[in-house]
Amino acid sequence: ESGEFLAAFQKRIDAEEKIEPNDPMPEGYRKTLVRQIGQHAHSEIVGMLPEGNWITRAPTLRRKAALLAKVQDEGGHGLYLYAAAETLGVTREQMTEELLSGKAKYSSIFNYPTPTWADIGTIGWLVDGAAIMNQIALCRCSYGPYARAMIRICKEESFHQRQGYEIVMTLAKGSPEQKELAQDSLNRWWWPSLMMFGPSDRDSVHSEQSMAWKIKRFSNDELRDKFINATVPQAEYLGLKVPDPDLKWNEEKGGYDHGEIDWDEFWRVVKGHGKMNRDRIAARKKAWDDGAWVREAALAHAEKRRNRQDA
Ligand code: FAQ
Repeated sequence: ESGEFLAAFQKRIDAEEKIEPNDPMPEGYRKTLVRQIGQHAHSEIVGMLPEGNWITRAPTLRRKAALLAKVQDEGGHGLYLYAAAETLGVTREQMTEELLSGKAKYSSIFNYPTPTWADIGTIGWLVDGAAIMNQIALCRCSYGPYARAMIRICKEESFHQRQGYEIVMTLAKGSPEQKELAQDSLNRWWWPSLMMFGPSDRDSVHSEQSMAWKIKRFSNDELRDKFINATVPQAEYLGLKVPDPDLKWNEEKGGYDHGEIDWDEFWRVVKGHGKMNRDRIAARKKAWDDGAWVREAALAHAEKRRNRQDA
């Protein structure tokens, strides 16, 4: 790639032009997007599992209908995202193989278990809340198909966040046992939710280039701080305690200071050693294997139609 080509491309980015599938682009730009969009798609699909766990046990019909709809939305988000990645010349099969072999990552957050009903509320509140904070910025991503997919996804995530917050609110205002369930769930999900934003800026290998290409609009730490500032008052409103003894309002910067994140835990989970990593991949592998006959039948049908047309 010539310096001239790279400079012309950067000029388009700097002018806030959207890059579209057939436009010339540097190989690194294409690769970064395939990696990020693919991992994002995998996160949506793997993210169906912790909540899917509660569909049959939701406490009321209303809760069950909302949860079912939410999990279905996540399947839809995965599909838009796989389709956006496919515009960059990678296939769904390739991406799935990379997920199952462990080459492609998915969000660390989905490797934590959901032992109580309160976890369904907390996931909506914190995990969807964090997802929105990250994805609102991605609506302005320089790659057109990804940015456009994000607009619809964010609208749906905002419903997800509200249904989660409402579950936690019901528990937090309920009996002492219910409040305890909500607090215990917040205790377990707070730190993993902060880890969703990725490593600290000093350890984020991709941030600098991704920000120059306007794939990312904010750094990992910037988005994490925005999330903390938005979420702490919500916990206060619920009468729940954020499990960080070092959390303190900093008047000067107009935001919270927070305690140190356990980065050893983060990397352990990212590298496949979280509580649920093996179960999650085993579930996805089973779904892929069980669906093989559908893919084969669809191909055979397409082949038959082609032969009929040729005849
Ligand atoms: N988990 O250099 P950076 C959802 C990896 S929301 C696992 O900072 P980058 C909705 C990273 O890939 C969740 N791995 O990387 C939902 C890289 O490894 P690589 C999904 C992580 O890309 C809600 C390495 O560490 N959202 O699903 C994590 O510039 C409820 C170095 O990191 C997205 O994917 C992590 N937390 O920034 C569904 C958003 N963090 O690829 C169901 C789009 C970092 O070199 C229920 N993605 N890594 O092998 C992004 O915005 C970015 O990719 C970041 C990471 C910010 C996640």
